[in-house]
Amino acid sequence: MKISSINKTEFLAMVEQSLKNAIGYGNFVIDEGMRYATLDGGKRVRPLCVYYGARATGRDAEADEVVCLAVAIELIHNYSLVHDDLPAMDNDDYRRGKLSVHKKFGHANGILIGDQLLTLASCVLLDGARAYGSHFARAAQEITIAAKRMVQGQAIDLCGCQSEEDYLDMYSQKTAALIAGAFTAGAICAEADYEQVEKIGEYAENIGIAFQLADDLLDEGNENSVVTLIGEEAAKDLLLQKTEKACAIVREYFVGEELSAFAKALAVREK
Ligand code: GRG
Repeated sequence: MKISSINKTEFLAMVEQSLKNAIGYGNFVIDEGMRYATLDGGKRVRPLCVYYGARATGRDAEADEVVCLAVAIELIHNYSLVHDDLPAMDNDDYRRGKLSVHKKFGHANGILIGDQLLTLASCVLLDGARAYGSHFARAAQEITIAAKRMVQGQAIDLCGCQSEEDYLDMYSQKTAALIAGAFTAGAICAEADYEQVEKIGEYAENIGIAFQLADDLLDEGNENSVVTLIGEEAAKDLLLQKTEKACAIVREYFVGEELSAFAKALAVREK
């Protein structure tokens, strides 16, 4: 089945089922914790980025391959949220309207549940590489590089940001990297050419930063954000600029409305 013949709702249903299968039905605390952290919640933004990346190039990809990449990136995203909530990081008691993983399962298990989600993502990607071959392995590489950049971004965040430039660099690594990795992985899976991969990465970098700015604007109590530094109006302007830049790239290099509509939807999102 080709990704061009599957709509967004069908794709997300396939991702959900594959996430369940990947995590499994074991009854050990780590299995339960992974299900708690990952299933039944989350907007699935990054799987959608893989989907749109695979559809953007005018070529086509096998749906199973795209789903496999989407599952891996969603597992990585959920590991990052579990670890981000830990006492040594943001120390958050709640996530997605329920107790955060370490509050529910204990601190040590919280660390392990995050570790296991990341490890499971590697298993999913390597299974995919064995099954689908070298173009899939190349796509998978984009995801692992993005995961490395995300950790780098978190480390920059812990050091603290002094200027707008510092914040934008941190946002680029912590948030936009995974979004860009999802788009470029999807595009590579659809055998995109070099320029298409570059340009979709640039588009995604812009919407990734806009996504983080939208998050900051919603999170009024957060002192550690560029909104506190430059003010709400300037942050809104920046968000608009990033979204417009992304749409300009789409107009020049891609066909159809999907990518522009997605950029605009992320920019006006609610929690
Ligand atoms: C601890 C290794 C490590 C990394 C943490 C991604 C990250 C780095 C921390 C998460 C906290 C945060 C504010 C990240 C910015 C990106 C962001 C807005 C995450 C929330 O993503 P959504 O809104 O979450 O897509 P859902 O719940 O919908 O999946």
